[in-house]
Amino acid sequence: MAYELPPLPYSVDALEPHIDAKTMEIHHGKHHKAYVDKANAALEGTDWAGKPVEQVISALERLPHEIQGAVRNNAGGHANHSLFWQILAPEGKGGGGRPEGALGDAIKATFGSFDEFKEKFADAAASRFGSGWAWLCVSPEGKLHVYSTANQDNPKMPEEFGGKGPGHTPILGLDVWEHAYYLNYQNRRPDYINAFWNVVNWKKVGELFSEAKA
Ligand code: MN3
Repeated sequence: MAYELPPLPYSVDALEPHIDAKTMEIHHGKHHKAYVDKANAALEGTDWAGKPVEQVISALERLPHEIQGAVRNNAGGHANHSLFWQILAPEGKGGGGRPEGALGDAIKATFGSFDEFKEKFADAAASRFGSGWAWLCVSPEGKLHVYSTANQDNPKMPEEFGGKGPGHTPILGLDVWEHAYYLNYQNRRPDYINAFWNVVNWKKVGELFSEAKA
């Protein structure tokens, strides 16, 4: 079956004032929808049509050469945004605070403290030139890593396609394309990054961490 735009798990205004309703409406309904439609168009008629998007982006080098670029951008965009909506939640209703349990412990063990982790993640997000994503990922060894990727590249993509390889699992991502923040923040990407922490769904990120480690 072709990919479909997943519904938002909250209303378009639920993340205000940190992410405004108009941005969410356009970002989800237009930008993400376009990635879904273009990914479907690129994959149509190939053996890869209907395969789970993570499986497709993990194996880009095995796709027909002429569709690799379109699939990298658009299946990547579909995978990235599908994760993004899941790891956000309204402030005080699942969003904000800090990670607890195994994830909280792993963040402390890896980065020294939650604040040091936030600084490293914010730096990855702020220093990504142009468009891209900042990530907290689990490596095949079960270790946490923070880095950014360009455009719609996903950590699961092969290295020659901008990723780290199929064994890497993103559990937290921040979209730093201008379409994600420009209406509310204009050129102030650091303000958007600061606001992001108020709407991170740490419970969901913790579940993704457990799944990635399993
Ligand atoms: Mn986006």
